[in-house]
Amino acid sequence: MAYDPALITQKLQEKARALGFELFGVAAVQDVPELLRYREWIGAGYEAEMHYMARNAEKRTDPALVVNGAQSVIVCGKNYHTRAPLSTEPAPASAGWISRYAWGDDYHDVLKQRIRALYEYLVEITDGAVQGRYYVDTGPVLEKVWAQYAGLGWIGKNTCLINQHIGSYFFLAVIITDAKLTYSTPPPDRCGTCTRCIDACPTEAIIGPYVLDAAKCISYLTIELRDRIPESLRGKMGRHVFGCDICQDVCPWNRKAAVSLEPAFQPRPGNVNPDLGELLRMEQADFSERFRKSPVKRSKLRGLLRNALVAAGNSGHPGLLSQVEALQHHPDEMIQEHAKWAVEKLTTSTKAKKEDAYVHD
Ligand code: B12
Ligand code: SF4
Ligand code: SF4
Repeated sequence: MAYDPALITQKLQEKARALGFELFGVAAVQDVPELLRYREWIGAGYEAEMHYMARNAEKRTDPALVVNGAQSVIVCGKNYHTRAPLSTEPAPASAGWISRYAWGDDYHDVLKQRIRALYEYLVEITDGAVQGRYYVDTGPVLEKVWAQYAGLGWIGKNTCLINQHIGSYFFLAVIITDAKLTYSTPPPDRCGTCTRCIDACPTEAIIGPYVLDAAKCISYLTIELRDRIPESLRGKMGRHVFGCDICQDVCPWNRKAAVSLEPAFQPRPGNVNPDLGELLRMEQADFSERFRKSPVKRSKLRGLLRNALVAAGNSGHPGLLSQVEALQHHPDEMIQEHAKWAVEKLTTSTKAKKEDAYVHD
């Protein structure tokens, strides 16, 4: 049978839906302005310590360097908007915040199996006439850019990809292939005059519309950064212990977002508003057990303890003081230093509260 790009695309779309992807589209590999913007972003050093982003910038901006003769990028989206509170809603002072995307199982594993199945299906229905590579997050590919051109949504001022119907709480998975397919139309930018995300970001990481300085982003600081968190930013990080959702939680496009019933993404016990005391007491065995196959394992126990100390310092909750004090004697110097900072912060805020109470007596 003659190769029919429209029929292949339609079959792929049906298969993607059957695999549980809510969103599907295809972008033609082409030179688009965002590729230049990426190079400018790297040039300004906004990737911070994520050096791999500069190292493979050539590949990231040219899919043909990843797949010889690349013609298309197939993009699928999977909703993780589980029913539970927002980070912007009130919570007890003793609670931290784990980002919504990390409440359940690791999306890399969940999506990789499905995008692999979609790729294998493409090879099967084309009788092995095409080749390609598939990725979830970790490949040298600008997923949001191709997702936008594949019609899945627009890149918002908070730099997340937003879909008009399901908001921005969805993951992306992509296939770069030399197959010729039929292409989707990118949707318009629907941010309009809104600036809620920029105004709400506590660390001013969104330095202008559509531009994020990763070095200031709480998501980067709590997940990607391996060493000490700059002191100038600690006080602005609130009680975030893994990732940050603020610029999405305030986005009007997430207000009516459909709820995901995917079992793998449902919150594991204790992950929504996690107890800071419990995190501060964690030993390696508890960490490995609790965060097995969870995105949180990325920070390692060391990173999570560091983050929990910053959160405890910002909590103003005197009940955490004894645990924070104990960590001043931790064998790891970085933990010791963050514990000292947290003790100082907690003591000052508790003292200030007491003084305030006398004033109002
Ligand atoms: C590096 C990275 C990060 C970094 C940098 C974030 C970022 N904005 O890029 C950090 C660690 C901070 C991060 C955080 C998060 N991430 Co992340 N991350 C990535 C990764 C690996 C690469 C992204 C990238 O290439 N960034 C490069 C910069 C330059 O891109 P950009 O900021 O979007 O800039 C583009 C546009 O804004 C535009 N542009 C730039 N300047 C200008 C100026 C003007 C005027 C205009 C019009 C446009 C424009 O062009 C730029 C180039 O493409 C992707 C996976 C992948 N391989 O693509 C996941 C990915 C983007 N992350 C994801 C997620 C879920 C998150 C978090 C929500 C996790 C969390 N809750 O903590 C946060 C969101 C923070 C935020 N506001 O973006 C999802 C996003 C899904 C979605 N719906 O958007 C992805 C796609 C992973 C996946 N497979 O699902 N992430
Ligand atoms: S994820 Fe948090 S810190 Fe990062 S840009 Fe959004 S609001 Fe700011
Ligand atoms: S909060 Fe407003 S400006 Fe920011 S991404 Fe959402 S719609 Fe766009």
